[in-house]
Amino acid sequence: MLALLCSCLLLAADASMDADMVEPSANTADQIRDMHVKVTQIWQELTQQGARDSWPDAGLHAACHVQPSASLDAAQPRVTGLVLFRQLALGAKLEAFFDLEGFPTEPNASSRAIHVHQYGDVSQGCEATGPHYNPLGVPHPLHPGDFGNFAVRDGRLWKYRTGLAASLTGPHSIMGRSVVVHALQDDLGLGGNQASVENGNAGRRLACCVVGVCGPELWARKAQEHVERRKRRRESECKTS
Ligand SMILES: [Cu+2]
Ligand SMILES: [Zn+2]
Repeated sequence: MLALLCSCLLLAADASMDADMVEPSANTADQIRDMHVKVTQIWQELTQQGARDSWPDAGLHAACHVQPSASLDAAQPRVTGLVLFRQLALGAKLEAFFDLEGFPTEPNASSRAIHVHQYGDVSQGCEATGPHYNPLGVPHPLHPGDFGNFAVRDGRLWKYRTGLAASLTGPHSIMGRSVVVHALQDDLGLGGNQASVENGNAGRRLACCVVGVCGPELWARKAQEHVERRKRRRESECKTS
């Protein structure tokens, strides 16, 4: 059906070109644009139906095994860990676990930025991942992978987040792209300079990983750990109060 529509679109454009002999008129350009919108809609409906039919019952899962950037100098902390994603249904908001260690153990809790970057290339260190993944050409912090700031305590970052705008499927999927952990806090576009609306002035890229499809097991294990951590924290709070 799509091929048929595309052929119609090309024929319509061709016929109009012949009539005008030189360039398509503004009217033809509008018609082509409308046709393009319609074809895209049909294409999306067809692919979404396919995605809905094959959607796993436990949701779609992805893992990102965080490794220190190969281009770090010796003075920088070696951050490692795991970022997991789960999307329960097509169009549903993304959930994520962030479990990272190796940050400096500072006396005061610090905050670090984490984003999705454009390329899943970590071969030259995290610099090869390019800028923030920005499929809609909008300013930071409106990119789908602008996950914001994460508190680090005792050198560890542990967080469950839900309601994330990124998706594991569709034309703006983050699958195969990278997650980058930064040395500084994200200024969330309020820094008053160009870098602020591009990357939040989040500083050096300490560590990164490539987002890849995985089964539901890692998520189940992390969710169990999360329940246990919260229980332990509640118990220690009860003891101290
Ligand atoms: Cu970043
Ligand atoms: Zn961003």
